[in-house]
Amino acid sequence: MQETKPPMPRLTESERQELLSALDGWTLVEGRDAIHRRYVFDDFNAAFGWMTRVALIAEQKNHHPEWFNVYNRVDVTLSTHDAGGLTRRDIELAQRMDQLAAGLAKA
Ligand code: H2B
Repeated sequence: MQETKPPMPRLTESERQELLSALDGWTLVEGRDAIHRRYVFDDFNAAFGWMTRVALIAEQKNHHPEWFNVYNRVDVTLSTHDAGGLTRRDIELAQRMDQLAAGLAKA
């Protein structure tokens, strides 16, 4: 059964400045409250292996990425749909994605 979580508030201005500047490679998406990062791996095997590990964490957290994969490239957009914008859940998932990509991703 999926866990029920209280509504998550969107990040405040000062939280954005602090938390987003600590994330490497992530940029704000134009026109919506979301962040984006492109990961480039050696090949499809590395990219999809990483996606599989991320998928298990996303399911555990009940927080899911918007992502698009072509061969060795994965474009990820994170936003909290229930909150209509960025929350700490997006920052946490971005950090986990970066940890899992460390030493694997070229960009
Ligand atoms: N993922 C993301 N990125 N944002 C959400 O608000 C969200 C989610 N909500 N995954 C969850 C699932 C919700 O739709 C279910 C019903 O718990």
